[in-house]
Amino acid sequence: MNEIAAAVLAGDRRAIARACSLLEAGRGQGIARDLGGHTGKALLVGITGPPGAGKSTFTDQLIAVIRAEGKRVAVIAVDPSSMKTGGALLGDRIRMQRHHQDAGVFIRSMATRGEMGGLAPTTLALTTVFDAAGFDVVVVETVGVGQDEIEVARLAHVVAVLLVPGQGDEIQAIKSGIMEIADLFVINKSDQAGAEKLYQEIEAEVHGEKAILKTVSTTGQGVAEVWKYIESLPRRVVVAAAASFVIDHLGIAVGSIDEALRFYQDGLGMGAAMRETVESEKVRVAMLQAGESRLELLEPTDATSTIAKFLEKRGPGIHHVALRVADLDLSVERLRSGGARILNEARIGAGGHRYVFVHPASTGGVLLELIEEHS
Ligand SMILES: Nc1nc2c(ncn2[C@@H]2O[C@H](COP(=O)(O)OP(=O)(O)OP(=O)(O)O)[C@@H](O)[C@H]2O)c(=O)[nH]1
Ligand SMILES: [Mg+2]
Repeated sequence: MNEIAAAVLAGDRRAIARACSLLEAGRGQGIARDLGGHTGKALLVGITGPPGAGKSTFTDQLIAVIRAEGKRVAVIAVDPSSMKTGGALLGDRIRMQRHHQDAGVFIRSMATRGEMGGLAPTTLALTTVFDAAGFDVVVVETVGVGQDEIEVARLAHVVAVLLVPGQGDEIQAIKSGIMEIADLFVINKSDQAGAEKLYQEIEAEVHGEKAILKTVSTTGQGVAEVWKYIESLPRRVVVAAAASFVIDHLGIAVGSIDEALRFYQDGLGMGAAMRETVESEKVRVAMLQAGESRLELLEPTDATSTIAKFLEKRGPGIHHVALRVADLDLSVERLRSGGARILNEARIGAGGHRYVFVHPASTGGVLLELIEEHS
């Protein structure tokens, strides 16, 4: 393993900073690869809103609330520096300065220089570093302008949109896309005039479907309630998780593995197959490596096995598609709440991986196996 990645996993702060710098410079591929298998635990929270809404002040209070629970928190303050002066960049850090001595807090500023697609890939890479380093929560603060506010939704489990009263154009902002990405609205600076009017304006748009909470970040009022609500929300799927939906294998039902191997090995020239018999499924299996993915040939050992019944009913052919997921329980929970038919409780199968099957009626017609990435 990469030396820096190993030190990141051990929680070494200098290694974390170094890993962030390398990733920002586009020279951290090795680190990203080594940390990839150690992520998925941290709660990723996106905080967005117009310039000066109080995002950094709010985040500073949020850090205090999270720390009071004993959890470790990292903050990535994203600065589209085409928009911001050096002074504002400094402002983010100053607002959270009181936490700088706390070993359970790590604050990192990141400039995107307004590049196309600048926010998502690099910020995502940085969240990976903090996630792997064992931080329980990673907060991404980004100014809600243009594309960035939409992109933050792709890398955060929960997105809070901060608005302030008395600016006149808040509702304009809501209409231009924030609506869909917000999981909750925070009316910050609610000590100022117009907070109730803004509440009514947002409510007229969301019709009770999204929470609207009020805060005064300078005093911390209401921030604990926002945190409580954030923690209670289901996590949306982030880009990191989306990247893990690779095809682990295709399961092919065959009458005879030996005969099929004559085609795939002798004819086509694929490598040696891993063979095993799964007694519980009454099936013989031959696994052929195909790049990062595999072909799984399935031959029944008994007329009562599901593969035998499949052959009888449908003939030889693709029996199932297996996708790798980062967090099987989370995927199952999401699918169940959406009404999908999960065919079994998660169990451990060949190779020691946890898996479930999803009924073809829910998946567009194919039996789908979900396999946990690293169990
Ligand atoms: N009255 C009042 N002022 C606040 C509140 N929250 C933040 N502020 C002030 O608003 C100003 C901007 O706060 P920041 O936290 O820097 O805002 P920001 O959204 O991070 O700003 P950018 O990162 O530059 O977009 C500061 O002077 C804060 O003290 C609040 O709840 N009430
Ligand atoms: Mg800020």
